[in-house]
Amino acid sequence: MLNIILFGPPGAGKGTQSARLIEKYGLVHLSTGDVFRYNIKNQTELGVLAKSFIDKGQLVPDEVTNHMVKDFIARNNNDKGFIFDGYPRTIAQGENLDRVLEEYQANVTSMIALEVDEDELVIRLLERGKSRGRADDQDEAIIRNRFKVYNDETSPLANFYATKGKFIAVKGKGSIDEIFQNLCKAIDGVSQL
Ligand code: B4P
Repeated sequence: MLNIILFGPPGAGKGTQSARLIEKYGLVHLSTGDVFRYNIKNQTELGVLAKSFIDKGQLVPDEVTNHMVKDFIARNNNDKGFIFDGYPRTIAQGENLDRVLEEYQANVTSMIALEVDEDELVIRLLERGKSRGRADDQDEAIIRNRFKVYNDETSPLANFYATKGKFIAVKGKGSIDEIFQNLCKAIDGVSQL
């Protein structure tokens, strides 16, 4: 079983690359951002709550996100594994993921981080704001707040997995194809261990 966390700051390309990786490796895709957006669109109770945080560039509280992920894994448990895209984003979420996977005698194979500098990310996100109309991509102040939250709360996870020997960094700037090839090399390396 392969359980890959695709990691990186907002706009690093996690969603873009996950779509290709699930096809190549036959994994189940869990994007917590997509699940929140689906719930926002359908105006569920979870969606209304998530929107109040996402619109400000803040993280949805851990209890809510962890519960949602536990439920998703229970419904999508499979033999091949998962791509976790945008989850975990805090140490508490990382600990939760370990606990949930343990229930299925599974664990995280690797965290693979897409490294992209902040100026490039702002350009990508503002562009996506224009083309796809995502509210959290349209205001540079909200985008900068997402980077702050990433640096304060999410980036410590790199060390959390590095101390377990499970952290791999991949250059996230370049063409989508080039980055995909580099991610595949990293995944093929860990899947043969
Ligand atoms: P997410 O949906 O996870 O979104 P993201 O981090 O902004 O984007 P991603 O890295 O997937 O970028 P993408 O491929 O789309 O999170 C949104 C919000 O939901 C969070 O801010 C938070 O509030 C909430 N949330 C989600 N998960 C949570 C959790 N676990 N806990 C709490 N809250 C949570 O790429 C971005 C753009 O760049 C695209 O337009 C793409 O076309 C372009 N692009 C991609 N690769 C490129 C390349 N190589 N070159 C040029 N452009 C590229």
